[in-house]
Amino acid sequence: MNHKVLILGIDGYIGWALANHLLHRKYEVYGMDNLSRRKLVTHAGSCSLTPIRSFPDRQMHLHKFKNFNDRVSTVSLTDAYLISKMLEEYKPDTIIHLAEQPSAPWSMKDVHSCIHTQLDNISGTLSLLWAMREHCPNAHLIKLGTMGEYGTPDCDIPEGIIPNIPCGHIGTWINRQENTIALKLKCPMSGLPFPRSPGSFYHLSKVHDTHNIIFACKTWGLTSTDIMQGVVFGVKVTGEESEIELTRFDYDQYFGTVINRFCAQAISGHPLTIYGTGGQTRGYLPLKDSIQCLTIAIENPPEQGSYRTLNQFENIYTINELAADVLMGAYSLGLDARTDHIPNPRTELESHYYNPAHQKLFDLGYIPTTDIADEIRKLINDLIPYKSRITSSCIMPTTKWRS
Ligand code: USQ
Repeated sequence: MNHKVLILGIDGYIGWALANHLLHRKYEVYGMDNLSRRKLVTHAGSCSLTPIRSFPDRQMHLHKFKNFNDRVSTVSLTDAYLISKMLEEYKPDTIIHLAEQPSAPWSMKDVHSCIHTQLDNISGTLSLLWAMREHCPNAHLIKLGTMGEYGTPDCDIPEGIIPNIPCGHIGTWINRQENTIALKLKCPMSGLPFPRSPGSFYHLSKVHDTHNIIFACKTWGLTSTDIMQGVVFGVKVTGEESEIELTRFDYDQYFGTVINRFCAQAISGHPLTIYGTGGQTRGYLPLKDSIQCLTIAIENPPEQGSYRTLNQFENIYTINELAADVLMGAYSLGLDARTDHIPNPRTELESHYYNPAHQKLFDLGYIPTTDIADEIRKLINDLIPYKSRITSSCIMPTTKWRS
């Protein structure tokens, strides 16, 4: 196979797992990472629960694969000149863009973290779009967005585009209560983006990316899949990973996602930190499903010159349901775990309607991991050997959405 895939953010949580997966599948893999995730987690007073190796060690590991390109760049995506040079040299067929600051709480910490999040995320994507336009206009950009772009509106959420608005006509869109909203709009494309209503400056940065990507596809004829991904959890993809292949695992208040945090808390004896009443509902998926879906997106690109959205998650769950699964998994492994409802540091609904569509990936062949409780139990078991690495002081949230 001579399909060249460039992974931007190859040293990150998903990037490292994806690189190993694609190399085993014989893709020709290229990589780029400015190591910002390592630096930010250290700055937050934490470190990966899994003892990940240094980036030079990881590079040595990558070079063992014949299908890994002999260079991996540590430039930043915001350096438009170097990104342009990189694409001119690599000429990738597919670019997976994972190279962004991924934490909502970090973006709400203070003005500096907020500006850093929006400037880096938005300008990085813009550098990339301009470089693609110049050097590889036919490449397929797979951009990691987030289900959080939509927020939790009191109506059904489609996959990116409002359905049933024919081009150039006055369309109608029927919401959950079956009220008809007349949208008196002339559509320049075959649909309009579903309104975004995110809940943090981080999620907003992804919304701005989405609009910039849609514009670049429409104006320059670039091709892109914008992935609206739910909250990912887990640490293994095949279950057979060697130590060097194991990806990072964060559990601190900023970079740990909720299930990962709950599992680390259960192991360390810290009560599970349910924010508020725990009725918040989101889409979730295991890391191995995320890798499966990204591979499906690579292998099934959209029509050349078009933009599509994929809502990427296995199913929706409330925080209370997930906490119950973690407790059950912990008890079955002999751990004495318990929950605690703490004041919610975020501004978010704790009880709400939530019904996002996610059919397109299933139509393309996604086979989901449906037994989430079992997946969580296996995750806890995988993490137990690293218990002594947990720093309890970085668990409780100190960043608040409201002052
Ligand atoms: N939550 C708790 N307790 C905790 C941590 C979180 O109850 O200790 C709750 C939050 O209040 C929220 C939910 O869990 O309602 C999810 O929070 P999260 O921190 O796991 O996820 P989030 O901040 O939404 O962001 C994460 C990733 C981000 C990705 C996003 C997908 O950090 O990069 O874009 O998940 S999504 O949420 O679908 O937008």
